[in-house]
Amino acid sequence: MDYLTVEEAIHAPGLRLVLTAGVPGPWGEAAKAMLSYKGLAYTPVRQMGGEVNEALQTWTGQNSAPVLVPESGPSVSHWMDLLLQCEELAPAKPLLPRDVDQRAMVLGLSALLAGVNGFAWNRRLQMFAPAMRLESPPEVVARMAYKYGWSEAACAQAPARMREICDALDSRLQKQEQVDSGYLVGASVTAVDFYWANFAGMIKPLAHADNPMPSYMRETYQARDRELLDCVTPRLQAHRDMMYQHHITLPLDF
Ligand SMILES: N[C@@H](CCC(=O)N[C@@H](CS)C(=O)NCC(=O)O)C(=O)O
Repeated sequence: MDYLTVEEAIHAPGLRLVLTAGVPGPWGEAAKAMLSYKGLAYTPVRQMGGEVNEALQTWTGQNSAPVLVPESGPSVSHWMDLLLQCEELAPAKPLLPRDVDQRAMVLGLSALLAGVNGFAWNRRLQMFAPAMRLESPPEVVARMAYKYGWSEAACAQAPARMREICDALDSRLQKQEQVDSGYLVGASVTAVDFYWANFAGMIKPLAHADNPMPSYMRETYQARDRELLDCVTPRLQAHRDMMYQHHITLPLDF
């Protein structure tokens, strides 16, 4: 994928999406998949994972990715703001149900996956652990660990939190089987299906042909621990596979 620098992107026309360049960042991949599903074209902009990203900070008021920057109006970097902005931009292919109860369910489950202390957040804390236990953790990891609240105590709670969330998603899918739906909420695809499909890769990444991620990253993402692997239940794995088969283009391009 070709990226503009932040400096180049500031004056570029159209929708811009800031992404961690060269890696399939889970929040970024979820955003890309939802934008593509909606048929929204964007110009990719480079963020460097764990770096200071000073120009990005000045431009958008924060230095993580993804950030969606519309042609006019403020940028959005929180997962829910980004989703709501996509809904505004392309309402014809909704990722949030019209029904309020179902919409609340999609947003709530998405928060459990993408939000602070959610599934991906906790998995990321685990990923920082080996480097953070070194006498001198590398600066890029230390910077992210600080930013995302790493501590031994938070890390120790991660497996139970992840398990609880995966169990809730698995029982959703089980209920959905009774109404003949393969989606987590309702009868058609929603944002939470995209989040799960993308975040499942933080435990079981897709094969190299579909996800040619750098090998150091694959090493970090691929879980070895049985407890963690069991989070991706057979139902959750089948759901992820269905999403890539029907709604997300492969191979991933980053
Ligand atoms: N801001 C997003 C979360 C985005 C996020 O956590 N981004 C991470 C993905 S691992 C990131 O950019 N990490 C690299 C960095 O912070 O430099 C939200 O609140 O939904």
